[in-house]
Amino acid sequence: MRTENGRIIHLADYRRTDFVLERVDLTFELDPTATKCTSRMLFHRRDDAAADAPLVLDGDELTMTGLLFDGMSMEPERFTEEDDVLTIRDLPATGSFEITVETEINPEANTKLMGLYRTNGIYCTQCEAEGFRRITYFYDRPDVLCVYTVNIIADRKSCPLLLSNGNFLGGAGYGEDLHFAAWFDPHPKPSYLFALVAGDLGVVEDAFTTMSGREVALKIYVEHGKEPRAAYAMDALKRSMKWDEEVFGREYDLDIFMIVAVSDFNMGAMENKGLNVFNDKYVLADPETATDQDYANIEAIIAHEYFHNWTGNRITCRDWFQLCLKEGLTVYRDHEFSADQRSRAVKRIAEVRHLKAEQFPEDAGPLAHPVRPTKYREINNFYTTTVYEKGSEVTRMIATILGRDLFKKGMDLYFERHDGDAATIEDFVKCFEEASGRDLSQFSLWYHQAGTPLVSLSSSYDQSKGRLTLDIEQMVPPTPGQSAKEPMHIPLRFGLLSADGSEACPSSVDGAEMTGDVLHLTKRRQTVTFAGIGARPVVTLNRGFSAPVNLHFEQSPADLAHVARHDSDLFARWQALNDLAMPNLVEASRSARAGKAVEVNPLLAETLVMLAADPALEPAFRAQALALPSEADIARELGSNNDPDAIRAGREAVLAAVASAGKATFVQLFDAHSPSGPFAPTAEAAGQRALRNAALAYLAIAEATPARAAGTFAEAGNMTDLSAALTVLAHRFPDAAETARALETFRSRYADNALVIDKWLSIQSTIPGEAALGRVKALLQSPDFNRKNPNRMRALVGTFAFSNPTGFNRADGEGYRFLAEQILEIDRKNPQLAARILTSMRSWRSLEEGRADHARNALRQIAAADKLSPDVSDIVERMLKG
Ligand code: B3K
Ligand code: ZN
Repeated sequence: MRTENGRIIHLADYRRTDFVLERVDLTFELDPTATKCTSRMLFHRRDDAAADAPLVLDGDELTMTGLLFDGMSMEPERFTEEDDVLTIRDLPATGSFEITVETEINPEANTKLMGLYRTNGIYCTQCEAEGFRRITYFYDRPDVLCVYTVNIIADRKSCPLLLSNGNFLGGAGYGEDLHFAAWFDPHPKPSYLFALVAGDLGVVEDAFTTMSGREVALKIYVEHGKEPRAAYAMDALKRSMKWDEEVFGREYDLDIFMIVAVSDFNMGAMENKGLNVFNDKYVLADPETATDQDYANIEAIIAHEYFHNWTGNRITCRDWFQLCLKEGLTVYRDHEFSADQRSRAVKRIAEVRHLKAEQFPEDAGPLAHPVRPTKYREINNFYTTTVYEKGSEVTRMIATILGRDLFKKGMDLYFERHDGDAATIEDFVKCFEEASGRDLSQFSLWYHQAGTPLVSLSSSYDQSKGRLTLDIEQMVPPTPGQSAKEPMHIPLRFGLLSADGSEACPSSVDGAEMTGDVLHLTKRRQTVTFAGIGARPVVTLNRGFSAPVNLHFEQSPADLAHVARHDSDLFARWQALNDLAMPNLVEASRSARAGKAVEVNPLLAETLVMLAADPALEPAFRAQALALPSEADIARELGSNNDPDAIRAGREAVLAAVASAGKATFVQLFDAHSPSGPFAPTAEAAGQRALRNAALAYLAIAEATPARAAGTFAEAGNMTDLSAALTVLAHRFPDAAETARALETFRSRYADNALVIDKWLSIQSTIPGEAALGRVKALLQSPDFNRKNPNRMRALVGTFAFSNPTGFNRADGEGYRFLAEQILEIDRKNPQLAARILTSMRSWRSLEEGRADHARNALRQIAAADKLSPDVSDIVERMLKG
């Protein structure tokens, strides 16, 4: 028997289908527990396919109630239904024929949230990657594109709204209680982009006129009463449509674009053609309930899904190995959009912080895989930060290497040549090679080699010759299944700063290609010399984080402070500040572990406070500057034998030193950025709030009393300030009466708003220290906690495991044992969610021995459990092996 668990899919085995699917007509008779789906598919055999090749269709936990060939019931000897595969034999060698599959589905019982399910009385679907096969037998693979007609029949009262992809064809009553609607999508699409939504929802409507003058109806559907909270999402949608026309020349292509917000959803959102389905967390916002971060996320995700219409839908992936073709590129596009809408430098800092916090550990641990993998067991486990965020960085590097104009030329060629195709990464790269005339074969290693490259540099300056020499070495660490690596093409943006902070321009550069300010590293070792440099310059490297690499470059604290103060690139200033802080933090953690006093370089506090107080800098940047590297960042820097308690103790000592050195400045910043005027979710106003709240966090340390945070909590006029104050109270003064009162005020005020209660859960689950586990367990037991909702589970259990280093990594291993129990329980209902939360243990091998032993035992306990889903067993086995 085929065991789903063990089957590995290889890129090398890719083959086209034997039959071409010309069109499909779907009819759904919706019922909460017994929905009937009738799928009529028109096929013909390919010319080059064997005349006796059977038609093999994918299914998953299906109940087939009928199978017809050209409208006649199929003889039982012509088909087999086995192990989720429907095989049909004796089909015509030439000409079209029709296969009809009838299935019965129970949406109410579908707790996996893949295929057709019900959430809060709404029927909805999620088909990417392989959910369509849970609706009917199909060629459920991205390279099979066809046009869809969809008829939906449902109860008129409970489902006044009947939606699917494409354009609305018409609808009418159907008997006494029922009605129907028909939709036609003229754009051929793969099954993963199919969507159906039915139920009773409120709507926000608007319109957009495209660049060629076509009118598009825009509709966002939300639960009744929540319509005002969809206004920001609508605004973000219109800005996204405009931006894609202006920057990428892409126009929308249907008469209508719809977004539906649902409360039970496994991920952020889904780009189904013309009918995006969203986790309501990424649609609903108003000042009282959403933070600035929520607004920024909504803007980015609305844009991301909309941009998929071209990068993903019009041009899709040939197979799931090519996932980064649509995801990496679309993340790059949404990053650029947000950078244009907000502050580019601040956006870049946030992106890099996210990349380093999420993707770098993935690349350095047992789950490491290339941006374009060559094998997988469970595709849902490959929607990773490597495919998305590193995939985006790879696209960004193409833009950096080619420059703006040639990058645009390559993108235009890609859109022109591959519109309507299911394409590959090779197709994509070829467009840039042809547009630029540049050979990108070495560069393509970024798609194929896993692991974060390490670039080590040393510099020497020869005053008499006016020459600076850089000795550069690059190394890509071994990763699971890839022990030896080739040198990569690494584009480093680069600068030389003079003593007064101005840019020193070399008269010539030798030993590496340099285009503009980009130094192209291509060899394992290379020596680069810069001539015509009159005085020793300070080197500034990887400006804008032009390449996603780790850098080893010994620079004195004075040089780093110089870059932090003077670089023309704001990102580089932030990075230099981090590089100045990191040795302090590492040393502090070592001292704390050895029971020694922690010493802090005064230059760090001085530079940090100076930047925070500089009125010439935008407040959002100053807030980022004040955020020292996190405990997880320090753990990554240490690399192995980590003790999260010591890391925290050391970091706390450094924070205390900064807080005390900067106290007067923080008081000024806090006062000067008090809220004034009505709330606006703009980047500028968000920056003011971020700076004030960063000052508040330091003041809680310097003043050692909850009074200021409690006052801020009491006066807060928006969720950003309210939740920031609550976080300071809970994390700094967990046992104070003020904290208990604030937590209770918050809970009772927002008891009927699940998304806000998620914040309340997350704030408590991240309170540092041993007691966190008890709190999390108690919250989990509270009678109104809904275990079935992925947002609730992520907010409480996910946040605890991912974002509470000292609470989760308790020395006694109780955190891991708790997670193992939770994973097993979640897995029975929703494997995708379980597998995702389990990845929080991806860095377990870098823990000190005692904790690592406990972690290994917990993973083994999971691995040994009965009836593990393919999702969880894939993750747990890779984590134990790699
Ligand atoms: N393409 C979807 C993700 C689907 C995840 C399937 N497990 C959302 C996005 O990336 O835009
Ligand atoms: Zn996407």
